[in-house]
Amino acid sequence: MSVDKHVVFNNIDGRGMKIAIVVANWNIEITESLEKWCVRGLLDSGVERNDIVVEHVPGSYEIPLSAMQFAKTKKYDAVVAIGCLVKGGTMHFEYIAEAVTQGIMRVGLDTGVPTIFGILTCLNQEQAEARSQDNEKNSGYGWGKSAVEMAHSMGHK
Ligand code: DLZ
Repeated sequence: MSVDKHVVFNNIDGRGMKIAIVVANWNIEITESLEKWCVRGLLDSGVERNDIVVEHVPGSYEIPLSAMQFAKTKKYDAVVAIGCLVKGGTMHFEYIAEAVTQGIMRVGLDTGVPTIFGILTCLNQEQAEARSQDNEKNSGYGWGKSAVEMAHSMGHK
């Protein structure tokens, strides 16, 4: 079992699991780091590199559709949705955050495939950078571990 300040991860064996990661290209310097550490979390859990598929989409708004496409194939034990929304001067942030949140939840509930909510919703750049540092505190690392844990709890053998 590994513990950080906020969450406890059980040491689940991810060997044989297939995982899809959908990554938004908006705020790419943040999302690429989240992707890197998500992959690391999966590898540390025993998932094999060849069993991880990564797809990039333009922005977070596009994530649910791509995640749904992966989930519907039933070839993946979990899908991880990675994006970074940074609040600007208009209402874009609120609308996209709401749509993406609902969309990702729908993917999981409609397909039964665990879909991990890896969307940072930050008030500023500093918040985004703090969550995408180049170490195990990177939020992506926990999303990878969460994907394995959920795949296991959904009955992956
Ligand atoms: C348009 C937009 C804005 C303003 N901000 C972000 C953001 O902070 N993070 C993100 O992932 N995407 C953003 N987008 C792009 C939308 O998600 C989407 O790609 C476009 O509206 C096209 O559908």
